[in-house]
Amino acid sequence: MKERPRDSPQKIPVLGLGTWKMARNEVGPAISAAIDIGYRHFDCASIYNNDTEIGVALSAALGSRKVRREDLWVTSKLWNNAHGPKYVRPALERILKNLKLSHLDLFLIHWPVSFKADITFPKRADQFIALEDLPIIETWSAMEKMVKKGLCRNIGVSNFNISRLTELLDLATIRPYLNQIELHPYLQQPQMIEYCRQHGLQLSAYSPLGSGKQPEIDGFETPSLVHHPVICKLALKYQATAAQVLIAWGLQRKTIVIAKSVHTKHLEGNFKSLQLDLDEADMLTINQLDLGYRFLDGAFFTPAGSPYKLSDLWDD
Ligand code: 1BO
Repeated sequence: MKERPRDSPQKIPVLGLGTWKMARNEVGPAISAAIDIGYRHFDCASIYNNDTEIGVALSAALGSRKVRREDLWVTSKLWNNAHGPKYVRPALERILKNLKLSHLDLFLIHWPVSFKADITFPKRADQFIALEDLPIIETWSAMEKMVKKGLCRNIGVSNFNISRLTELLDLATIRPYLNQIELHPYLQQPQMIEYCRQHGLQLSAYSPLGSGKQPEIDGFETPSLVHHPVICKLALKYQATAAQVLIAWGLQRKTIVIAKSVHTKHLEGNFKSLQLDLDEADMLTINQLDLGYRFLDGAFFTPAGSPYKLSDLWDD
């Protein structure tokens, strides 16, 4: 039986499983294990190139009645080569076919960056389309139609800065459900948090654990977040893992947190962050770690001659 859009949960579960960089042979088992553990929110994207395998795992869980469609929240994202009225619906239909779903709970514009339709990742400046030539509102209006058609329940954006959000809020008929951005103690984005609070927008945090990469700031290598002495000390205090402390910090800031792991032990551990309550003083201690450091700065969108500049992508 086909699931109906109205069967989706009304509210996004605050902790989601991220699937970026999950290999095609590991994503299915990770989704199945996550469902057994209790995860109900899955964050996907067409560019992650693993949604067929996600679809098989979701459909097995739904078919065996382990979960009902209305208990799941599935997000996916429109890739940069499918902006514009002509491409949005076919791109969404392809995502739904791969995921074996009849609707998404949330469909995001992945980046405020456009490519020509036949380009997956540009190597040259002429493979981009400037936003002046294809304004975001044209893509957004096409996404609004997808809500009306019942192909997605909510629409939103990712990697939008404050001025892009402001432009969109001015023109949109349907308000963005959320903005998904990089957020962790090294990149706390207080102005964005405040802007979204004032405008009633939700934020979801990708890379909540930072990255295995150790940021180098002014020639000094800083520890990866899960090895940061402050985080490790708090982990010890709460008898938790560093990952649990980082996730709990994100949840207590009232952001939705998208954490990724393919290992059952880590999936279980991360899920237990929902029960961890950091006290106010420890939240403030973590707030001191901000470096304004981005692991994913979008520099790959800014080769020489590209219409995109890092200074247009981010507020900082
Ligand atoms: C290509 C970057 C994707 C992160 O969601």
